[in-house]
Amino acid sequence: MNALILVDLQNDFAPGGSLAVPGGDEVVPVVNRIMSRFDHIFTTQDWHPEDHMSFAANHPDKEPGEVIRLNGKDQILWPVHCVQHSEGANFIPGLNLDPVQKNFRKGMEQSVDSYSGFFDNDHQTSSGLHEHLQETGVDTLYIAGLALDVCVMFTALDARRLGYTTYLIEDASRAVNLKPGDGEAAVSKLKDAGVQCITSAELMS
Ligand code: VGL
Ligand code: ZN
Repeated sequence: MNALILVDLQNDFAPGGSLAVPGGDEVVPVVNRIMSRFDHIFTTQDWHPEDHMSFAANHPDKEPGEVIRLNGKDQILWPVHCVQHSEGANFIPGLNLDPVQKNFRKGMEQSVDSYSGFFDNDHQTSSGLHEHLQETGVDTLYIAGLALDVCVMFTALDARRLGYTTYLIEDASRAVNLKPGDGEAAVSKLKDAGVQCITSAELMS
């Protein structure tokens, strides 16, 4: 059994959003087109409280892009994004949510960030996605969404660690490229971890 995992297809990661991924909205029609190919479809949703520690605005004199120590780990500071119940946290308009069976929210804990759709960055708390996939009998994952070099990458790396056969749908993902080359670096890291790259055209053929 396979599943499509759609990572953080939310307004704040689309052009005009507070943490805009270039071309982020372009993946929506690609995703809509391929949905019929999968046994199951799940979404993840970045869902932060207003006082989340990953927001630069919640630290005096800090700017987005700066790195701080948080619970003994490096934490990049981001613009305020995907605040619970805000417009920026909503799914990008036009995304077909009808075939989505379940949504998994992450990043709710004030002092811990959560890039992967499976676990928070401390690998302490599960989102429930793995448990749900196990109950559903899913062994193969197709992963797509935003941002390729952040949440898509960490989701796919965890998927491999958990033993899933894992594909990255390249043209249904976009990188934020905070540093130039981050997107390409993410793809080679994923390949090294055993993630296979595939295009939407290959999936449809
Ligand atoms: C993301 C940065 C902070 C993402 C989420 O969805 O890629 N990036 N929070
Ligand atoms: Zn976030």
